[in-house]
Formats: sequence, structure tokens, C-alpha cells
Amino acid sequence: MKRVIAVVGCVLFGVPWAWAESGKAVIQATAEGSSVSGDAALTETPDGLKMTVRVSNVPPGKHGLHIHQFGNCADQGNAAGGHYNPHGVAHGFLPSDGFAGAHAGDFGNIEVGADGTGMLELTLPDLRLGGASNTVGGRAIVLHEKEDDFGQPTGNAGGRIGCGVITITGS
Ligand SMILES: [Cu+2]
Repeated sequence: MKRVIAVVGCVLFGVPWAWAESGKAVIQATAEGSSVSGDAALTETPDGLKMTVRVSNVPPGKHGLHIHQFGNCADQGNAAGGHYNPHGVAHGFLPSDGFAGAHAGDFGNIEVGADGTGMLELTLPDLRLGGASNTVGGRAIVLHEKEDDFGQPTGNAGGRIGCGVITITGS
């Protein structure tokens, strides 16, 4: 219903989409001497939050990728805290399990090729950059050492090799 009202509001005031905020994160290595890098571009669309993540200089294979609670990458990424889990549910894969069966930042894995680069593109319904609930702006996106195997409580993905704080860049 809120969305319907927003659409009506946009038509009345000539704004394309009331929720069309955009944001980004610069992913940096958490360890000294590591050259892990990357970026994330996030845009609110009528279908949900569209997110494109690119990483480089990462060991080939699958690496867990999540939103963690706090926008702080200090202490080898540990300052980001645990998974952003506003609904207090089990770990899962947000695109298929939804908010009832996954943490709001459970993006699964990013697959890195032999050249050390990887890309993940997801559109996540009801996830937002700003606002009151399911909000990822100001939190951290964390790239893990190992594959997220979707085991409990956080996917057994090991250490945090990359981290970036999500900032809202425009609306
Ligand atoms: Cu994580």
C-alpha cells in the first residue's frame, strides 16, 4: 500500500520514483599487504534494491558476501559486527529464502574467476538504502575468505578479507 501511495505521489509531483536512492561502497582489504579491492553500486528500483558488486585481486572460488550490522571496517572487518539480522531469523539466502528465512544481508556468494575478479548482481525486493526497516545504508558489506555454505549460524565463511561501508550518494 505504501508503494501505491508513493507512486501516486510521484505522478502528482513529477518525481520519477520516490524510492530511487542510490548508494555505493568501496571495498578495501582488511589485512595489511592484501590487495583485495572492489566496489558496490546500489540503486533503489520499483523491483527492489539493485546491487552490483565487483571485486578484484581475490583468490579464485566462491566467497561469502553479506551485509554486516555496523558501518565500521576496523579491526580486520570485525568492527562491522555480526550479520545484519533485523528479523532475528536463521542464516539463509535472501533472494530465495526471503526475510523469514534469511538475514537481510545474506547475499550468498560471489564467484571469483582465475583472474581474481568477480561480479555479483542481485535485485532484492523490500531491501532499502534508507528508511526505517531493512535498511542497508550506513552498514558494511563484507567479503569473506571462504564460501558461504549456508550452514548455521553465519555460513562458515571464515575471516573477512574485504569490507566497505555503504554510503548514500543521491536520491
Ligand atoms: Cu558475513
